[in-house]
Amino acid sequence: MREPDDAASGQVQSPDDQAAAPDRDEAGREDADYGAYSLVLVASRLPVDRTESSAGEASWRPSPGGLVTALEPVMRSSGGVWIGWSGDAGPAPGPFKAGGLHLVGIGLSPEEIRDYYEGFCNATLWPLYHDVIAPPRFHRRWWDSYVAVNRYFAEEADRQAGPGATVWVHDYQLQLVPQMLRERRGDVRIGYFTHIPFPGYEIFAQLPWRRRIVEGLLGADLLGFQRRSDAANFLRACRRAAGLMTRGATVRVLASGPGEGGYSLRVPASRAERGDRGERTGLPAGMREIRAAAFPISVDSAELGEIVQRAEVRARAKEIRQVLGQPDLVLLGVDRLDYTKGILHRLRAYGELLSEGRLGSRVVLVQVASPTRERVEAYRALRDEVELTVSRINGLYGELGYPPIHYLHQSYPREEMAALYLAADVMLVTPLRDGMNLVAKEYVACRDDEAGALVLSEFAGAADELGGAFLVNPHDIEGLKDAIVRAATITPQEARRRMRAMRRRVRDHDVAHWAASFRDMLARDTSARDPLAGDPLAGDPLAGDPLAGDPLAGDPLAGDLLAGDPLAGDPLADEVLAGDSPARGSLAGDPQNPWPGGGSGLSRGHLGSRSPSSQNGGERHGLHGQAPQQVPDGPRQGQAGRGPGDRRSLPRGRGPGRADRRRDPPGR
Ligand code: GDG
Repeated sequence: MREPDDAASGQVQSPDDQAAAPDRDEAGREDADYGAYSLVLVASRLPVDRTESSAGEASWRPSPGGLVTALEPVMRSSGGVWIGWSGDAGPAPGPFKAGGLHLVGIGLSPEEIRDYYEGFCNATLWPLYHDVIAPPRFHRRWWDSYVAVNRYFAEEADRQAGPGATVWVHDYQLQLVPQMLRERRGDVRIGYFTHIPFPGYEIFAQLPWRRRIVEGLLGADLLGFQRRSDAANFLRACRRAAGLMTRGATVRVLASGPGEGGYSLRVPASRAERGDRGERTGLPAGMREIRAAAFPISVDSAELGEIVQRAEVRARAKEIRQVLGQPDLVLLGVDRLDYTKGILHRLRAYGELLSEGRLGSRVVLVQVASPTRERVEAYRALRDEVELTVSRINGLYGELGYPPIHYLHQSYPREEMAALYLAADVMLVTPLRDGMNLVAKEYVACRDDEAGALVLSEFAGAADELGGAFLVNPHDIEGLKDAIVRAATITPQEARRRMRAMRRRVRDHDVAHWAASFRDMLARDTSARDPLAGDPLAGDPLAGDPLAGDPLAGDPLAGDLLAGDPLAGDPLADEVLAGDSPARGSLAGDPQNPWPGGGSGLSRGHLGSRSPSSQNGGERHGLHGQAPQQVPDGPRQGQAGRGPGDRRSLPRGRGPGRADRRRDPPGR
């Protein structure tokens, strides 16, 4: 069986290798043809996108995005093979290597891209799982395609997995793969991790195929979620949609899998068969136990720390502030241009703050909105709305040579992102719903000067861990405005205290920790023990009443859902939360603290004091849809301004800042 070193040894190509060709052995076979990996990762997308030159030659480029950002370092260090779709229509690319990773490309036809990817994944599951921010669409043809494509992935995983291998399936696009693979392979350990939220049952129940989804997931041994509440929602769906009984964080099913009518119609005949007697051997024959728990994903904080140490990145951060006109305050947003990210709410709040003069006249917002899913209608509509809003704000509040928003509908290299994080005083992460949000953690990981402030939506998973952030409800525009002003006016001491606590959290719980804790838990053989033994509360694991109320409510065992609760007993978390006191800085509009020269807002002295000990000579450093109709209060006046994405705003083509114009770079 392949071991990690096989994958890494001598094959590593630089991540900068933008056009890696498949490696072949002497016999002309591609190395990864051999299969028999001990670790198989299955994700909807590969970590690279296929591009074609004008001569028709294919090459591969790294594809950024939340899932790839998190998993690439894991796969690079542990070896194994990554199965995924290459991002365009055509036959399966098959096995190849790129960027030091063993990859196997799944092929999708144009119809499958339309029905599976753009349809069921992006227009049904994505909006549904993000609390129906946009209306989900249900089409039977899309579902059929979802089933078919999930089968391709399961078959390929079967081919690549060696005996007793670990197969780690990722995200909502592949929820049927665990059971499909289980039916083929009894020997493998199957883990599944969902990167996005798992919705409450009232929302999940809208899905016509809800039971099939639950049963598909239950093919796994371990189901990982971002937040404790996601795991609880899933367990509730097991009870309500599949009629199963859950116990704490576990659920038991017949090992033979669901029959015609699903699990709930296969109620075992005897107590022994049900396994509620606490047999010493643990699980009764013919049953499997599945665990659902929270594993909050994270970033490679050491790597980001190394990137921001580079002289050229620090110089670039300085340069960015210069290019922006040395403003007193730099706000930053970095998001895929997705309606879940709350970009319009953020723009609304910023526009009103400008109109009220509460941020001073020397403030800029840099908004990186990476292109994504451009063929899906809701995304096109969002882009129009965002660009109209940016244009209006720039038109209303800009001056010659000063657009208050620098809007960048492009993708950038990681070094440029790090420089932006370093140059930003306040990072705005305001999703309406987000599984985790890695941008928030990246910002923290990059701020080795312990300066900067984070405004973070309470609807992002990261809010559970980053107590040093200014937590906001992005729907509450007034609250959002207040939080932005507070974040912009905290003392350097408070900024440091908050940032230090958040940095410790992200450093100690980085992506390697996340992957290791998931894989450790997956490797544990839960069948060796019987969690129900002798427990008077233990009920029938199979005969759950699908209509019964939520048994988790008030269940003391529900706390078991979070594997190693990151905040439990963390004194820092309390300290940080307790320190979330009102800002002490002076606010704009304060008659005692007018901005000299007519610009209302923050005092120059105050802003200048934010990071006097910065490693950049005292200069402040740092650097970063909601259905449009849900944003309250559109701009009141419509004066056309400079067009969106003003290309003079940030010079490109120098240093690490060159934009990458791929169509759908963030791999989702
Ligand atoms: C999903 C879940 C969860 C963005 N633009 C560029 C770029 N990015 C990178 C960011 C960050 C990643 O993409 C985005 O991650 P998020 O977590 O914010 O969001 P999703 O893509 O929606 O990811 C999310 C995540 O999965 C992981 O589980 O956190 O909740 O929705 O790393 O930096 N990277 C580069 N250039 C860009 O222009 N290099």
